Amino acid sequence: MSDFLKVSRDGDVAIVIIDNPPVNALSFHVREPLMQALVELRDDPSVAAIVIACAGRTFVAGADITEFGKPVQQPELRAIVATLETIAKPTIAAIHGTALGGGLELALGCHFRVTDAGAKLGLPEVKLGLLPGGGGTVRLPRLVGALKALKMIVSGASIGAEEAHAAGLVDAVFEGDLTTHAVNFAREIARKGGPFTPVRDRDEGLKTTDLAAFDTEAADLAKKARGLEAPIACAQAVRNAVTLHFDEALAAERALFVKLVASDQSRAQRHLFFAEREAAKIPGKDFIKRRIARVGVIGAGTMGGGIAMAFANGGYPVTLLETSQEALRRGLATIDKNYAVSVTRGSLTEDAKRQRLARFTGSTDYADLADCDLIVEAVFEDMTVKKEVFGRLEAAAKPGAILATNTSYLDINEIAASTSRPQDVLGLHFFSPANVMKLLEIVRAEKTAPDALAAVVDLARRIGKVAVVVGVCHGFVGNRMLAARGAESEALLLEGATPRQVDQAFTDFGWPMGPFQMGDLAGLDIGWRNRKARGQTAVIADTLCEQGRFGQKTGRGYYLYEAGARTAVPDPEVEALIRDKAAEKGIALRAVGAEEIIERTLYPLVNEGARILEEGIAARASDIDVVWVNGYGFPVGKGGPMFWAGLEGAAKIIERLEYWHQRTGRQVFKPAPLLKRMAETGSWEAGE
Ligand code: 3H9
Repeated sequence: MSDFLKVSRDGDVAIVIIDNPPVNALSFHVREPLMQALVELRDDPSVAAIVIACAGRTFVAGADITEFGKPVQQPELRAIVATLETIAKPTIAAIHGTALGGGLELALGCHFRVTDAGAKLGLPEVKLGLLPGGGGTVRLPRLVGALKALKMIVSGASIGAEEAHAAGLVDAVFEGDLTTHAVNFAREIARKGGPFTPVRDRDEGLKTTDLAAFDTEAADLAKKARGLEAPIACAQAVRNAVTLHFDEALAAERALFVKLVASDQSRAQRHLFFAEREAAKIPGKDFIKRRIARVGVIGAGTMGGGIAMAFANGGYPVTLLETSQEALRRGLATIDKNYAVSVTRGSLTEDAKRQRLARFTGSTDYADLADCDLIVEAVFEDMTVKKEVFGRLEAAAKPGAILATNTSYLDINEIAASTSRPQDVLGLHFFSPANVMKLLEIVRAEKTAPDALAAVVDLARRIGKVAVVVGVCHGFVGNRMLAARGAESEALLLEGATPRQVDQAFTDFGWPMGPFQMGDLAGLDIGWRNRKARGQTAVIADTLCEQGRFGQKTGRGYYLYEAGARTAVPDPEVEALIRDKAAEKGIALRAVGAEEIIERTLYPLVNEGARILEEGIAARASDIDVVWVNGYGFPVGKGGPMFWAGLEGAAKIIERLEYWHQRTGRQVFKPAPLLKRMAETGSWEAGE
């Protein structure tokens, strides 16, 4: 009856098949025929039961996110679910793949839900800065209980078929052809006869609610929300399901949804959803990708070990190379220990641990890398050392193997030029811990072959990384912008801000921690060594290091840390040191407000992003956002630095940059031409 929806019959059971690739989102062109079909089938006396299923790889994965922010076209999902609930004959959702968001809400409008064993169900709207707006917050608790619904909705995490079955969300889990099973299930249920109670009228999940326990849990979750409105709204809506009548709770859910969908936070999070998917698209991706079946990693230190784990976790066999048996033994022992910790924490089973460990082969001989399709070196960050490794790789690696360097700063064009196969060379900049952090900067060098690039982009996705392709420059996208963000750190301190005030301004903005806390966590000695190598100084940071204050690992840095604790305690000694250094330089201390802190750190961050975009180091402004949200903790509710610049106003940013440029003369404040164009056109694309 439509290109996107078909209705067929198996005897007296009607089967509605939604077919809206790629994920069967509930776009207007699906909702309209769906509503019509449901009304017709409801009123057709020859139909005894209705099965709703989907074609393709998944059940409905939610509302169509591209429609948000545009005028609503009727019928809305809520109206469809309400119509479903007027049907007296049994309605059954047959779920394969994922039933997410509006998809699960559609299924909750049915009397029954059946799935295959691999199905996943969830309400992930919170990740888009929303709450379920199709009745999910009021119907899910009626089946699974308020506390479980709260956890699912506030986290946005999906649950598997078996868990959903045990929780009362799913009525049956089948092996084999799901539609056939669903039709048989429907026929059997219809034969037994009704009445069939819609979820809105069921209360088995609500009866046992302990509201005090609920409120404790909700308060705990609210603390973790860090300024995001959606998790709080989700918790409120689930609470309403317990304390209000169904229709009142539904209306309250709607009001919250309408508010959130129009909020900057949700716009920011939706932007990131598409930005992450866009980042994986590279020109030349249509090239036939090189095949990667086996990976080699050189260096079993913290970085190399983490990288090797990331590949093994993604199912790839890994050859791990070290210079000596002893170093190899240590590296493998650390990997073993890391997996053991995951088992203790319950995030990995013993069996999965064994499987992952079985994917490692240790070696001290480059010849053993001959069967690897991708080899990543994670040795010392030094050009001479890296070139030597690539020299040895040339002899050992098979023709066509992709040779990657895990450098944070070095010139990959220079490394590539030192080999006879620059087309095979690229950068893979992992973030530490590499087995945990989502971001991967894939550095395309001048001569990197598109089929090699496409292969690693694909691989990154397979191992669960968010990949962004970037060009070669000092620090690539992330670290280069980080340097711009930190350029004024010392000046802020010397002019009167305390480390605590700077960090507080950051956490109030929504960052998980401020730059000084981050420095203490990462270790201040790293920057110190780098500065010394480059002949640079930073009077406060250098003095701290000279005093052996390297941060958390020495119990002292910008802050004090009690043994084993991570809580940063302001240190009067550091504040005195700052005062002394300011006096030596003849700087009079003054009050530095949060607004100034943001202007002098985050405006240069945006400015450097504009330069990066101008130079083509990043292909899109949204790629920069993906880097900063996934690798550096930029608050998701602000969408990344480039999206946030739009919210803040490029004109305002320029005005303040010019002010600081005039006042300090520092280049970091000189507005980038692209930022100026952005102020005129309102779009980063205009200058690309
Ligand atoms: C909601 O439901 C609100 C309701 O409560 C209330 C309404 C009133 N819409 O991720 P992939 C696109 S909010 C539009 O690469 P995978 C995606 O952009 C929604 N487009 O595939 C990509 O496009 P392209 C709640 C969507 O196999 C393509 O599909 N639901 C949507 O790795 C493939 O996506 C969610 O938040 C959508 N809903 O993962 C679920 N979903 O090829 C969001 C995907 O042009 N979706 N696209 O780049 C997902 O989590 C994953 O897409 C999924 C598949 C797990 C389903």
